[in-house]
Amino acid sequence: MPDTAAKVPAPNSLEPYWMPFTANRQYKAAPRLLVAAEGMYYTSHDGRKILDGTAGLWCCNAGHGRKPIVEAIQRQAATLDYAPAFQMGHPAAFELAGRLAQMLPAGLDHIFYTNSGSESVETALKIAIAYHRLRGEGARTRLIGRERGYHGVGFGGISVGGIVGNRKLFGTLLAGVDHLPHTHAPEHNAFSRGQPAWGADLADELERIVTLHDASTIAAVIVEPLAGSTGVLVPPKGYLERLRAITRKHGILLIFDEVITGFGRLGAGFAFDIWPVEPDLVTVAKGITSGTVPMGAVFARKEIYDCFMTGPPGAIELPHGYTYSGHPLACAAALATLDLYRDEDLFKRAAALAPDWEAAAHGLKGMRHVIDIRNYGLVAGIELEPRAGAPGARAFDCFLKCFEKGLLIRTTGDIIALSPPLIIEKSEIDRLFATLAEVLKTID
Ligand code: PXG
Repeated sequence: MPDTAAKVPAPNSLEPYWMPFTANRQYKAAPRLLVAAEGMYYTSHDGRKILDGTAGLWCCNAGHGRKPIVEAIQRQAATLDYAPAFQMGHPAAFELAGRLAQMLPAGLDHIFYTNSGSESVETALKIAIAYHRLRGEGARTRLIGRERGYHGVGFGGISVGGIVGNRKLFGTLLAGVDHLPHTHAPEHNAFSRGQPAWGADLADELERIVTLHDASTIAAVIVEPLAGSTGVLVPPKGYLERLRAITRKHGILLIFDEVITGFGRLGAGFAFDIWPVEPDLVTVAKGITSGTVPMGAVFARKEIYDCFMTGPPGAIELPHGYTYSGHPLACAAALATLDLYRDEDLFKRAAALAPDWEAAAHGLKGMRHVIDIRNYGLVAGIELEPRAGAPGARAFDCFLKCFEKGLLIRTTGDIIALSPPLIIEKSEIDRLFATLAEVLKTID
């Protein structure tokens, strides 16, 4: 008999939890636990207040522990815990779709629910391919992503994504995917404030890809308007407009992945509210519920929705969806979150704070290790010179030291990404960057 008793972990063992995107062994040797959160602050397990410089993982845009959201979730759980998502509905799902459609430009007004950014991406890619097929252009199956793009962790998302570490372990991925070049060009754009001046021409690479494959084989281009995960890459002036012009010319759908940029992060509802570019499909998650209940969505143009609404009326038009699509708790959380965004005018607040945020971020220019600073809205990327032979180690040290000093930051490689809740006060912005400056002085 195997000795199972010996294998049962102690009740407080950290071992059984296989943590996502985490150095499990390193973490479990020196764990960092968060046990509570309110407003701009987390509480760590040793009782310290930690300033949240990252809105959780770019998601808690309304701040933590917001009463109206908490109460809406509680009420919903007590009233209707779950309703089947297929061939049934519940009021909050319809109400929320209507509320979202009101926030969106005319024509971009149909909402498909998911439970995460990854699912939103898979959904949008499938809708794009199916749409062309229904229109009689079934050869349009290719998908174009971008180097350094992050579109979650589904097979579609990692295929169009451009992060080698997220792709290389997982086999051949989706067939028929190509990538635009990334837009990170520190040799031209280092220390740009807001949109960099150089790089619109990088969108012309799409013409080269179209020439290679022929437009008749390409379904969609997917990009993050501002790339978050790979280190805050702000789109060069004119770049997104150029991508739109080229996709439109060739009948290719343009998908904006706004999982990070949506819901106020850039100082407006969505990136397409800031840069005058109308995407055909938009993926969102995170800020839709301010991170309180998992939820994502795809916004689709009416023409795309209508294209599916043509078969026999009793036929399921899109054989796709999730058990928890439009989950009652998520819908209730999202409705309360949208109310908070509106009542506290949080997107405008983010825009109003952006100049202070920019000045504070660029105040780190000239400090030891800092080789670039980028920003837009309430996002900043601080790029550090990597330690010789140890990429990522310097930024990770910085993360650990900041946490010790009561500040949560996020690092990707040697880039520090900052994206606080939109309720941050000016004094907290100052404290955040002062702590970072202090830490930068002390690390090797
Ligand atoms: N698209 C984009 C643009 C994202 O940023 C996803 C899709 C996937 O979302 P889900 O909900 O499936 O994780 C994301 C997620 C980081 C970080 O620190 C970023 C994300 C997630 C976790 C950490 O940069 N983005």
